[in-house]
Amino acid sequence: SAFAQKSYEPTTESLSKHEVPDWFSDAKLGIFIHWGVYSVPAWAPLTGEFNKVVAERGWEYWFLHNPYAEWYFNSMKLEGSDTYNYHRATYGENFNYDDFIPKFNAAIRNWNPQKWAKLFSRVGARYVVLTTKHHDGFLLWPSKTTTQPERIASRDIVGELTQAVRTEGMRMGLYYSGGIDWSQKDVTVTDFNTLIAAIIQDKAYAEYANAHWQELIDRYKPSILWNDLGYPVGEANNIIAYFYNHVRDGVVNDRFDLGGQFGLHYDFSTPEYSQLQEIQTKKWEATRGLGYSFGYNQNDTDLNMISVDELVDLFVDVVSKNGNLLLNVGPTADGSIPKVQVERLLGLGKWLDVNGEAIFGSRYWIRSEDVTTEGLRVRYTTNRGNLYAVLLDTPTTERITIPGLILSRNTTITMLGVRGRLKWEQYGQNLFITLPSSCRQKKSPAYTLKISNI
Ligand code: FUL
Repeated sequence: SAFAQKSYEPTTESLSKHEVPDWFSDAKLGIFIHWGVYSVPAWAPLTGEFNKVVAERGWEYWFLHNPYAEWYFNSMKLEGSDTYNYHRATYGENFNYDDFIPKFNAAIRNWNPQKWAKLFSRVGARYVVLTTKHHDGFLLWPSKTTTQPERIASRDIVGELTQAVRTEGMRMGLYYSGGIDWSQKDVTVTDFNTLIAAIIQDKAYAEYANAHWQELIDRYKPSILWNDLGYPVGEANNIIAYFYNHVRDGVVNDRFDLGGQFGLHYDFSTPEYSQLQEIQTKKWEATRGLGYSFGYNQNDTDLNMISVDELVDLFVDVVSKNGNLLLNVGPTADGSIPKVQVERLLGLGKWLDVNGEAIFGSRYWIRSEDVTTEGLRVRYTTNRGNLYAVLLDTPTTERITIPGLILSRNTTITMLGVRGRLKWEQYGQNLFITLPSSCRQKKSPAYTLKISNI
């Protein structure tokens, strides 16, 4: 079994024996939370989606017009940047980033972690990942090992949320910015080179970060270590081995490494604002915000945020290719979750109420996708011996044709949420399915065909 090994050594060889536990493959949906001092100014320009912007305009443009509100500390220092101008106009040039700390600590007084956990569980999420420390170095738990008590939250946010999340039957994961910590090394990031240079490599910092990870593991026994943007070279294996030896069914992301250049072990990769095009046999997890940012951005509107329809398409596509979706929520400083975000979460949850059996606990099929003869996009999953074909587009005809899907005599087809069996016929390689008329009105973002006894 996956946990047979008694103890892990801090070597890639030993760690590589770790297998991804079923709970993580079954879970499919996690909620990512970016919450911290940057949630006070909560401001970034609406530049666009990470991967597209970098591909089209390059890294320098990205950092100058950084739409990630959690990067406020870096962006406000870049002369000529949108955030630089905004900060001066709004707070004045003598207002420092640290001046936001007391505002954050005052704002969180009435925060209700149970309310968050209940919402996420209602959406159908199986796990939650919280930023315990982002690049600004501010800590969301009362660390005993830190050297800067002034950069600490006034409540044990990590502990309180962990407890609330577990009470709702979900798993808890912890994000930690291991490579970049501007409170320990204040490097202004302007391009790809300065990004890499911002990753701290000295021994003192390695001890600082190691102590944090160890403390987080000891105190909260997280199910996921979600490290970000690298780690002091040569240190990660110790953390991962320590973690596996304390949390038997824990999983680790791929960001202790930097794009795989150190060949470190990981359980799953983490593409950001991008979708992998093929089935990956190695587990992966797509991540993105509901808008262009992870931290709350007060500029977000319906127009720049993903729609429920797009969100369902994205999620089903990811699952059909062996991915999970870690969908980010950016609460305001006082811990409320903005209405435009809640709407999208509940829209996804409503779809999952009907279609969840095609998603949770499923595995990828021999192929992830097809297009019907009528041009409808289809995504496949399998679960308990059934094949699920999710129609991402709304049918416009009574019958649809899936080329190359061959059924047996005993096969039955139903549509999730609709009573009765659907009529189907096989002509050679072509499968014809007669759909219920209700699905031609766009009542649902996607319709699921359940194909049994294939
Ligand atoms: C990135 C960070 O720089 C972003 O701020 C965000 O946390 C994202 C999930 O990872 O590397």
